[in-house]
Amino acid sequence: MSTKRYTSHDPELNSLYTQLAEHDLQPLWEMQGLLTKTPTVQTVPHRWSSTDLRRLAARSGDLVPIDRGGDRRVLALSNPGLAGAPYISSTLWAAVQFLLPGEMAPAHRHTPAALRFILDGDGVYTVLDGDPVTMARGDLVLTPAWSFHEHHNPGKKSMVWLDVLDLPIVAGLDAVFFEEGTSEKADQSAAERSTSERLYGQGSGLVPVGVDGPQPAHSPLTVYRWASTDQALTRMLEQSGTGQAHLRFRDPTRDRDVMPTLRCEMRRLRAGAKSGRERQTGSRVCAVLSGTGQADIDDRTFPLAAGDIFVVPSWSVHRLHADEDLDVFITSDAPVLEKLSLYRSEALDA
Ligand code: 1HN
Repeated sequence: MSTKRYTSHDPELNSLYTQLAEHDLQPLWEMQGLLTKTPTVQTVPHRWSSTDLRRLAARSGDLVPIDRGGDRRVLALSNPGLAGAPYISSTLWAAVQFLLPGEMAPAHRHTPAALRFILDGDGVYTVLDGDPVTMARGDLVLTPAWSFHEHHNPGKKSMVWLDVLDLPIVAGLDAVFFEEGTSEKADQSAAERSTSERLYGQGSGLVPVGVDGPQPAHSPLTVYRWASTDQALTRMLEQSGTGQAHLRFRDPTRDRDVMPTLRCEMRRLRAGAKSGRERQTGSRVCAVLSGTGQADIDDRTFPLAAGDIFVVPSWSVHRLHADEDLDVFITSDAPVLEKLSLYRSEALDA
């Protein structure tokens, strides 16, 4: 018997509760907090500073090699509200990964989907199901569920980036599978544009005809380059006149998010701009690409600088302020909530 035993001052009821526990049963009438008016959220608002992340990632590089068994030199951002779980929120994994010059993180695949957002640097390339993709500042690189991936640093500088995975969702569904792969030996860093980009990264509304094969469950474009994102934000900002631009990364071939479980967006706020207060169901991982400002999340206020990573828990009221021009990458589990008809959002200043 390991279930909870309820107690009562009424001897007969108390005896029933003993028997219930012995039979792994619990009385609903004694339980509280199962159905709450609004979500009860364990994830708390939190920010990890770039300075700490970089210093501790580099120190891990000094002390910890990458070997089979470890595979990745990764520091998980562990939400202080989640009792020590290595998760940034109840549904998302976020981490910084550090790769030294000459190092390689070997090939594997898993059912949790991943993405990388590069906050600084370049020189590393990742191989996605055989397709080498270079990674540089501001790029968004997808690792869809069950695709083989490995990371190589053939250059002379170490590199650090943000990894986000839907691991807690997949683990909660008891659907985690993992497999090792065979890594590429030759240096493929010279492949300037991946096959995926050549086919699907031509720009707005241009997709190839006659490329057959099964439709993947994710965007066939696996990298969104900073040059395009930056240009889109610049033009949207010129057009908007509000000092704010907000875009979503989408599958160029179909009306859907980049992957079945993860939504990716980018916001730009001009110096002095302040976004409206809003809240949504589902949690968000945000990373500051450049600028300074502030994030207000419920009753907390976090100063923001380039490289900082913060988490917005489900249904918390949040807003951004820019002191200097601010670029923020945002990823969330919104596609999952939408598919399950659980997505709600509110604009509080409207
Ligand atoms: C993983 O495969 C990577 O491939 C990074 O870079 C972080 C965290 C948990 C599980 C698998 C990677 C990961 C991960």
